[in-house]
Amino acid sequence: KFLKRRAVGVVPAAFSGGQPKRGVETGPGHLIEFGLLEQLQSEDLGYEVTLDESFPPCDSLRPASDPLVGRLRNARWVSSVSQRVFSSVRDTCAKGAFALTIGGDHSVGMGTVAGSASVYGDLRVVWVDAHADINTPETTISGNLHGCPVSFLLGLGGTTNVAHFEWLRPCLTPDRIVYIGLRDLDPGEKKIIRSLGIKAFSMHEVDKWGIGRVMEMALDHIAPKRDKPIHLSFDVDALDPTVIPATGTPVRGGLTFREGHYICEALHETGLLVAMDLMEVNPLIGDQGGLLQTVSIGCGLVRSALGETLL
Ligand code: NNH
Ligand code: MN
Ligand code: MN
Ligand code: MN
Repeated sequence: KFLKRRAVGVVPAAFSGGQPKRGVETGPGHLIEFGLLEQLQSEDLGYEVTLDESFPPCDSLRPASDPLVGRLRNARWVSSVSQRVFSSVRDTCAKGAFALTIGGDHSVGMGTVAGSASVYGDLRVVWVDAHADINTPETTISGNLHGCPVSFLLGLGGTTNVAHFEWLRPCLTPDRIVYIGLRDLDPGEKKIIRSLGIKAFSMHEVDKWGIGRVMEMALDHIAPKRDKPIHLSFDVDALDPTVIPATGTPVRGGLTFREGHYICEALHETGLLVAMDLMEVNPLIGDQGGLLQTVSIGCGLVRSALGETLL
């Protein structure tokens, strides 16, 4: 309904500065090496695929000095990389193509969603994650910005005045985002979600209702008439660590292989999906078998969101 062309613009967000573990910046390279782009071009899917090859390697945008901003670590670095992601996603959306960002840590989610929202003013967001990523500069315990992108998108708790983030303006409201898969929230995050009344389907709700009903309820909340553009921000740690071992902050009790794919399939079926992020693939966590499994399933999730079906 919104995409003008059967085309995908891919941003390889090779970045790790939103969290302390190295390796996640090589996630995009591994997904591409595994054949993600060819899979989207294949006979079955048939997309025209464009890789943003001008995306700079992680370290080239790293500032010489990046002192703490309050509790926030690498604020200058996260800001400049996120702004770069923002431009690329915005340009892809403006061309009427599907914007696919592969990561890389989830801090750049502030750039991906801001980018699609700048083209689709009425954007809705489905945030699939074990974590809510809604810490503010005041509530964050770790100081890691991959735990904060949603609060920046909503303009919560002083995020509009954080040094280096002047380019980023709030582009989302609490009624336009829905969470799926949550199970590891910081105390301040629980308070924010409750007080703003943000719709969240934690693993408890997935267990209670099943993923089919959860997707219906999620869509009824963000797009009751099924007429709004949707951005899917998928943190692979939403899936259980037995399914996705190669990620920096695994949390037990996660989504199954099929639940993860079902989310992507159900969103594709709406015809409303305009962008997707597949984030937090960290090839340095765990063994070679776990890496291959993670990368292969990661590619499968993207293919499902872009229309691959089982039959
Ligand atoms: N909530 C924690 C923090 O803010 C963990 C965030 N980790 C993630 N988010 N992987 O998706 O540091
Ligand atoms: Mn390799
Ligand atoms: Mn997470
Ligand atoms: Mn995340």
